[in-house]
Amino acid sequence: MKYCPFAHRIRLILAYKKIPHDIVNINLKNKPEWYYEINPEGKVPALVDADGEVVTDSIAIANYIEEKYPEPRLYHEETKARDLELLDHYSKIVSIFSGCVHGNDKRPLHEVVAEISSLLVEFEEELKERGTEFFGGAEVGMLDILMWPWVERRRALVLIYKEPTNFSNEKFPHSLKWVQAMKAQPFVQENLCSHEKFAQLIIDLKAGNVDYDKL
Ligand SMILES: N[C@@H](CCC(=O)N[C@@H](CS)C(=O)NCC(=O)O)C(=O)O
Repeated sequence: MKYCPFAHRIRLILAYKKIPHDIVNINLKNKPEWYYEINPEGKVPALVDADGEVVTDSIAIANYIEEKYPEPRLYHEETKARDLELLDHYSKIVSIFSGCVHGNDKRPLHEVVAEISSLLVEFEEELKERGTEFFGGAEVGMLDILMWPWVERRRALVLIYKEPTNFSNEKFPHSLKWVQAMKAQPFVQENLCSHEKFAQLIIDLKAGNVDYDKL
């Protein structure tokens, strides 16, 4: 699905590694029967490799691609264990974001943003400690890519809540530089997701108004 952040992760990895592929978007409100044969859970993304191997769940797909198509490498031996730990911590931010956009989290936006900010401190400190532009070092790594789709969609919160976020930019100098460096990457540019269109999709979803064929 064009605006799914989990699918976005995989599009970014395939683009970074320049792996030829086809993308098939499906209607998530009326899933085709054939999709359940690929992923009985019905969630996107799913990867069907050239030899027919099927992998589901974005992190499992990312790890599969890294193993099967190693170059250019996205994990580095020295940092892989810490990256996986950070990725696990990041999943908390992903779930807060999801609770917010889908309206399950009833707190005011500034409270949610305060919680997300406190969880982001660890990432800010990690970048400072690594002293590199990316978590991956001088080049983008797996953690950079797996985090990115939610960073790109962050501004959708303001449009969905119709309130400012009150995010304290000055507390996150390394992260802000990281955002700029990520934005400048050609493979990121080629796969941009408009936060306005993402927000509109969420608003339309809530109103039961989404035409997936027109996305
Ligand atoms: N843990 C999964 C989550 C994937 C996910 O939640 N995808 C959503 C779209 S963004 C989906 O398929 N929703 C449809 C459904 O749950 O039926 C992953 O990392 O791939």
